[in-house]
Amino acid sequence: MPKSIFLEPEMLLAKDCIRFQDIKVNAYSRTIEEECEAFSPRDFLAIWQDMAAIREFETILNEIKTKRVYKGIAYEHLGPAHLSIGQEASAVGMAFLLTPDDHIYGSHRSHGEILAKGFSAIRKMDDSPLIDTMRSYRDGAILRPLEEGHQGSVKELAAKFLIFGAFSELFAKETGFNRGLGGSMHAFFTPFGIYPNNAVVGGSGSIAPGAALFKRVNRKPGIVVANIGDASFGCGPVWEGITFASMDQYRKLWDRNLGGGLPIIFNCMNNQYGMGGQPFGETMGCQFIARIGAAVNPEQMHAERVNGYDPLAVIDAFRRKIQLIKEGKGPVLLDTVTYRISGHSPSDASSYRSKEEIEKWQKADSLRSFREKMAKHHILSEGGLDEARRAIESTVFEMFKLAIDPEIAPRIPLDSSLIGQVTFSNDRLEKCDDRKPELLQDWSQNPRVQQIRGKIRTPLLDGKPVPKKKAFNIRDAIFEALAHRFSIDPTLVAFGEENRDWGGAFAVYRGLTEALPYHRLFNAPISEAGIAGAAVGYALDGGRVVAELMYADFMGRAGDEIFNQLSKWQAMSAGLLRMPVVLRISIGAKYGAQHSQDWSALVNHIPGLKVVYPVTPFDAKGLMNSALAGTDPVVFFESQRIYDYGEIFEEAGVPESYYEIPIGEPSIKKTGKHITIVSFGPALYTSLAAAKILEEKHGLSAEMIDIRSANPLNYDPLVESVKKTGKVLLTCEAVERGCVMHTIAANLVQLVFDALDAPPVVVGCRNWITPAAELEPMFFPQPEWLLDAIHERILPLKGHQPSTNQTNGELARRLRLGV
Ligand SMILES: Cc1ncc(C[n+]2csc(CCOP(=O)(O)OP(=O)(O)O)c2C)c(N)n1
Ligand SMILES: [Mg+2]
Repeated sequence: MPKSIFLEPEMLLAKDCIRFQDIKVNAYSRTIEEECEAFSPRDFLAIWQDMAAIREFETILNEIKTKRVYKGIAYEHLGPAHLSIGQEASAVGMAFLLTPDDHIYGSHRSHGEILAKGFSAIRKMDDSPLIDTMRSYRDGAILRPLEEGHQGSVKELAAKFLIFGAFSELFAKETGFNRGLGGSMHAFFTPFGIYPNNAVVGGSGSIAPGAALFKRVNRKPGIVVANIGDASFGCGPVWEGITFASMDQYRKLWDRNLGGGLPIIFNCMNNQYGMGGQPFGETMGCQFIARIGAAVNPEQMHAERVNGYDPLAVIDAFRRKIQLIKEGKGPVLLDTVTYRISGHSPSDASSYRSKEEIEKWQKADSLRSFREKMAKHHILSEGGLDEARRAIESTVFEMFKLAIDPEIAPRIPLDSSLIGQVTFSNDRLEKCDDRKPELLQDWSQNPRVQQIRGKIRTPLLDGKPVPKKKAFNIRDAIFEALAHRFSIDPTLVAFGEENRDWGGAFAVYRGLTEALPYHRLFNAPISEAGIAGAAVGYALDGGRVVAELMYADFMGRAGDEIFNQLSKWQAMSAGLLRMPVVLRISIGAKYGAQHSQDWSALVNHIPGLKVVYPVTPFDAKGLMNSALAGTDPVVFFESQRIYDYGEIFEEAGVPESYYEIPIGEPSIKKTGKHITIVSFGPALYTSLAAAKILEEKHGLSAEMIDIRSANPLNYDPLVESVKKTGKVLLTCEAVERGCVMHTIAANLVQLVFDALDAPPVVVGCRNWITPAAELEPMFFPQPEWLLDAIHERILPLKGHQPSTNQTNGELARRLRLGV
């Protein structure tokens, strides 16, 4: 059980000091003789050629960006090119020992890492799987232009494939790894273990731990490397990712057989600059990124600084760190010192640094020094090295020419709807792996299951409403859906703050603790970015996740992970990746301004997210079942206020058996003919109260529609209803300005304008803070607000005396004031 550490005051209050171990700095000391025992001349030649290929690849990019021509070949590249000229040794050293099972995640400056990892994977793969991979990848779309006329070996063909696929991706061509939808800063090719790179600084810092978690939980081979820049260590999500990756529980509470600490290396590609700023001496104070490890755990993350200008020093560090990870001693932090001779981007005039500094690093250039070392020790001749360099440069140039050729490498047509098709995968996938799911008990023995068995699942019991305590409620509904999927999908894990104790913060998970081993349900640190980021990484690596944010108000802490990562990778992969993540987010009340906000409009605005908000047990179970069977990211809102509500709409009750409600289908909760009331979230119950008054006092029947899902949304039932009633009021519990209901109102005006007797009216919360619990009725829509709004702006209600001001004049006044 979670409470596992007894806290002794004598120990915690005793006088002592914290001791640190020395953190090694550029301590590589292997002799060339030792290296010659470890590596063959072929290996040395491979290191050399990989570095040369990266240099040429980026030189071409630099030339076409700055001069629009390279060796007489003109091309205009509109997109970005964050070059890493100077950093080649650190990329090749990082990738050299990694296998295709080892996954790298990177940054906006990762062309070099992509190529290095690809070359390394190609060398480690047998020809037959290699050719199969290339032939099957997007049905051979990248390979086809290269195969014809190719004279050399399969591995040489694969090198061309890698370079051509990368160039094409950068140039937004169909022949890119991801049909050009990823581009320079997001390019990746998973069969070689190259996972998404990230335009958001430090983006991979919170995602890669999730990939490592996937390997740990699912006992997959390999490690994960997060290649991130020095300046990214100023980003909160990177710290959260490190915190998530270094939790004690992996080694102290989880089954030992899983392998211990997360298999991850945070590898700082420390080029000394973050655009024009200098982390060391200017924008940060740690002086050495490696120092950060000392703050993280007693092992100090095995951190050390490595000379990233010597590929052999980097390889040596990776060899030692991979061994530590195999022993379960991860995570690891490497501070790989390098230097980007190129500017931040080709338009960068490098005004923030001196020419002399650049020249000094050019003199220390890793290609030059490696060549000298090889020649000096008679490992490879200068002539042989130069010849090998010329050969790979020629291949890179040839691939560049092919990638810019519009016949060989076309773009997707501008009128293509491909992006729309790949924004969601819309698949159904029972399980992400075939293993038997790990469970600690049979569900029939589970206390929660037993408790639920005695509950009433229908709206009425002996003709009377069911008392709350006896009703099968929304909590139970979500629990049942989760228990079902946990029993089927072995990869499914759930994590978030307070998930394992107390049945989760809101008791939805009560019973899961007994049923699931630690690694399938665990507490995360208070790291919303770390939680959402890990969910993304877990899914990218192949698993299914339910992650939880305790309050919607904390989405801000995970803004990048939700808005830029969770939502975008399916489209940026041109549909090759899937994102089976359910992000449970509960919406609070009673806790004031920072704990009671419905932020559904924020996620609804972002393309690539499905947004649901069920408010009945029937809907909660059916929609959670769909979300968990799907392959798209679903932001699943839940209202804390109504967790214990039973079913009052579905006469047949909530089925015990499995069923799904398709995401995007609104639900008509009550039919009527005089007015349509559309709601999202718990405003359904406010509408119900208003509808009752309309009926009883005014003889008007309201048709009540709960949209249940903001995106996607089938408007047909709404249109049909409004055609029938001619009037529509829309309500939700988000602040009115910019809420989901305004989008729906605007769309209804477009879709059904002719049928409307009056403009749609939106009633949301006031455009101000959520006040104290006692004052909430001045913030959340009340039934009278709805009636008053109908009376003033849609249909005068005979004998109705408004108690609030819902007139258009008042609306205009509030808009003018911005509240
Ligand atoms: C979150 C975020 N903030 C700012 C930027 C703009 N930006 C792009 S690269 C960069 C510098 C990053 O420096 P570092 O992490 O050291 O990587 P390097 O560019 O040196 O490889 C900045 C500030 C961004 N892309 N993302
Ligand atoms: Mg940097």
